[in-house]
Amino acid sequence: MTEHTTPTPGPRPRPRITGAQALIRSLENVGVDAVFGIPGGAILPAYDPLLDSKKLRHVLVRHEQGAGHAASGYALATGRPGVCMVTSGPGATNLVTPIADAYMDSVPVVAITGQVPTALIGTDGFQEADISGITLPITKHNFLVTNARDIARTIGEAFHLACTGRPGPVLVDIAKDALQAPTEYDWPVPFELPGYRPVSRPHSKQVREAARMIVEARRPVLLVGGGVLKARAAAQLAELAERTGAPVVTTLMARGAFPDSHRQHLGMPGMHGTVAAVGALQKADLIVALGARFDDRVTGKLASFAPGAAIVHADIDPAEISKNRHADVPIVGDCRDVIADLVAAVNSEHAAGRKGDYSAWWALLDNMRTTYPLGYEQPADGSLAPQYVIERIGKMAGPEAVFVAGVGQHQMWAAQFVSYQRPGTWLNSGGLGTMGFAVPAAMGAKVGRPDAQVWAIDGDGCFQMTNQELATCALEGIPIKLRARRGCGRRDRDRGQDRGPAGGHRLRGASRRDGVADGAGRHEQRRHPVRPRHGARLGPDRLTRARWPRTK
Ligand SMILES: Cc1ncc(C[n+]2csc(CCOP(=O)(O)OP(=O)(O)O)c2C)c(N)n1
Repeated sequence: MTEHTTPTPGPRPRPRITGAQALIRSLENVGVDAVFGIPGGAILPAYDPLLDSKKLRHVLVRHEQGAGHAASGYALATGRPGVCMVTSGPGATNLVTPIADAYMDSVPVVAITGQVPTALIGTDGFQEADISGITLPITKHNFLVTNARDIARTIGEAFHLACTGRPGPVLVDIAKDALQAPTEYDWPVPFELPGYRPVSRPHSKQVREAARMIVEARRPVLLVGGGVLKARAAAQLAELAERTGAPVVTTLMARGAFPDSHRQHLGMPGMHGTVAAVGALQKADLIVALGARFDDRVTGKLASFAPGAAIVHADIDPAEISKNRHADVPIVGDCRDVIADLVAAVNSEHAAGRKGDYSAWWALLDNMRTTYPLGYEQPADGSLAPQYVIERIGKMAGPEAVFVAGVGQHQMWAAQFVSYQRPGTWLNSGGLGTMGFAVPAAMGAKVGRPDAQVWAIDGDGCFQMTNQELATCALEGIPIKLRARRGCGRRDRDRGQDRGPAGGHRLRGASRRDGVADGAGRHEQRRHPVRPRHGARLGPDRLTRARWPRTK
């Protein structure tokens, strides 16, 4: 006789799944919808659940570098973190350039790499590379996961780190046996990030002081950097500019943060900037730097940069403040909060009858911009000037289109001659200056914003570095548009730019003519153990860590 008993209700059993399934489920839970990658031995277990997923699209790229730049393009165009996934060893090392690129430009990217099984780590196993060691100085943080039960929490932490504070790339290296092992799945999982508390709210005393300096200044300039875009603070910036009446300059990383058509916009500063923007900074008595880092391409020789200006410097990363130029008023905080608070503080100054008078300043600046407008020479042989081609494309594509550039002369022209009106419409590799960025980043941008027209403006040198991703675009149905310039960086060299040796040589068979091509859519170790996670020491924003001691 069989005895029937009613089971006593206990705690609900947690689902047991593999580490690989936990990885994919966690990516779904943080809201990822696209993963750029290439499979290989160590990451292979993740591919079955990835391809089964109804929420994640996998874009099979042609080279891991393409996966990394595509993740950046996706992130820059959407404001959401980009994700790439590759295998161990050479797959992972091929990600080094795009990870360094994302680090320099503060782009939220989560890079997932397969690692050899735990028992092989440190033995020079087949396709082993200490990718967390290699990427230590070029990631905001990185993790090595050797236990399936840590996967979900680590993915949650990685996305939190990539997107909060100063954004940046985070690498999660997962040993193959951890992907294969069974584990219980819990979501959400509490973070274990001791010491990670990025400051967001600015100090009100500093903000009030900045507002006082703005109304007392005679020649103020708002120097806007990429941090304003990262903080989604374009609306607040427009309000601040209009309330104060101060001129605005937008760095290469901030094109689109303030409409080019706005009367108060003087253009881009620096060695490729407009005369009015450079002149304004040089003659300013106050620079209010918002999410900008006084990059050498903006300042030139630091000692002679803006010699008469007092500096208000607002940035979410305290490490940026006074790094290159001393800040008289440092403000640490998220640019959106900082600018909103500045607007309120300026309003209070105005209410108290203190308002800046910049009429003489504007007379000088207006004279500069009418005397020295941006321009270019028309070729005497009747061919089209490349600047004209870029300008025309910009006008035809309209203000909603997204432009992605490679690195070189064409990048500067795309920054200068397309009129940017909205955030997220100009993507480029500003900090690292990575040739090969344009095509894969445009692909990523188009995946993230399928309704936008996405243009890659490239040079032929850059194009040859990653053009295989056009095949990815064609096979995956990602219709980007491409305009590649033939010219081999020569004009850049002629303009005395800091160039690599290839920049000065014309490649055999390349002509100097320009053309518009239709994009892909139509035809177009060391022998030492990898540092364990607890080797990390988390700093206030960018994470600082003691290096794990190397074994002989
Ligand atoms: C990966 C990489 N290698 C080398 C360089 C140095 N570099 C900067 S621009 C440039 C030439 C770019 O030529 P091209 O793509 O034809 O663009 P153009 O300047 O002609 O518009 C070189 C070699 C770089 N920025 N990135």
